[in-house]
Amino acid sequence: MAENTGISWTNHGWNPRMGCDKAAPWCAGESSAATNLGARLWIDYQSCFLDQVRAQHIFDWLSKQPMRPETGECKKPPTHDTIQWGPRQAYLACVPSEFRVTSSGPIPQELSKLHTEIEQRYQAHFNTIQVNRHWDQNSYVQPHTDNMHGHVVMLSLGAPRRFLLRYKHDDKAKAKRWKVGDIFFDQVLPSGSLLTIYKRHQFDLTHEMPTQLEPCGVRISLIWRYLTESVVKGPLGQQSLIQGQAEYKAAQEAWLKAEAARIGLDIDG
Ligand SMILES: O=C(O)CCC(=O)C(=O)O
Repeated sequence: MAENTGISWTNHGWNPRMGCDKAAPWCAGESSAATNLGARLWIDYQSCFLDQVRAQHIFDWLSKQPMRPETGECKKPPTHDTIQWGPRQAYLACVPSEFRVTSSGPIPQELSKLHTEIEQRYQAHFNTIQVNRHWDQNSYVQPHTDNMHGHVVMLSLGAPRRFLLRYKHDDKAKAKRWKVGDIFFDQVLPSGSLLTIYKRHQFDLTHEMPTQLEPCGVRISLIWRYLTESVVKGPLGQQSLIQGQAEYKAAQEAWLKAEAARIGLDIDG
């Protein structure tokens, strides 16, 4: 799959010989997405958002937090454990109660610097950080789209893992450059990398982490979202999103106003 991936913008496909514990050779500078303006309108990918010392420090701290096995699915057993600070989104009704996670309280002090960096990068407010600890090569994330309003921001730490984004709809333009299921993004995410799907394209892409054959160690992902009360309560789907629109808008405006005041900008004048 290495040379001719049919991927819209990436230069390389995944090289299975890399395994997932080896250092990522491309984690040496700017993101490959930076070379493609089209992709930059949909996602933000920074292969080296955090340096390795800081990435390891956060990984070590998170590894000591009390996580619980979780699954978003109805029949399959968990392959990761989770902790979530800030509100936790609704589960499918059939997910067994022992594999559901509730909020562990507000975003902890230890992550507040990182949290502020993320908010300032996107000029957006996030009220929750979900942390998934993927145990090994058998851990996976099924292709899905999140049910929420804003950007989805994901920081990867630890073992590099392959992560894919696929088109959820055929290209509506005359050119028909892609069809549903085609790969939009296919990279092995190094420790310290940041991958964000912008809010206006949330529902145009699915995201997934496949299992892999080669053994590998633990990958921890941190995911920032803004979750409205209606998305937290459920049901999943369009209805909760419509209900939460006003709350989402008000929260973002309040955050921007506070941010403007912080830097001494008069946005009401
Ligand atoms: O943990 C990950 O890598 C991704 C998790 C995810 O896609 C989700 O929670 O929606």
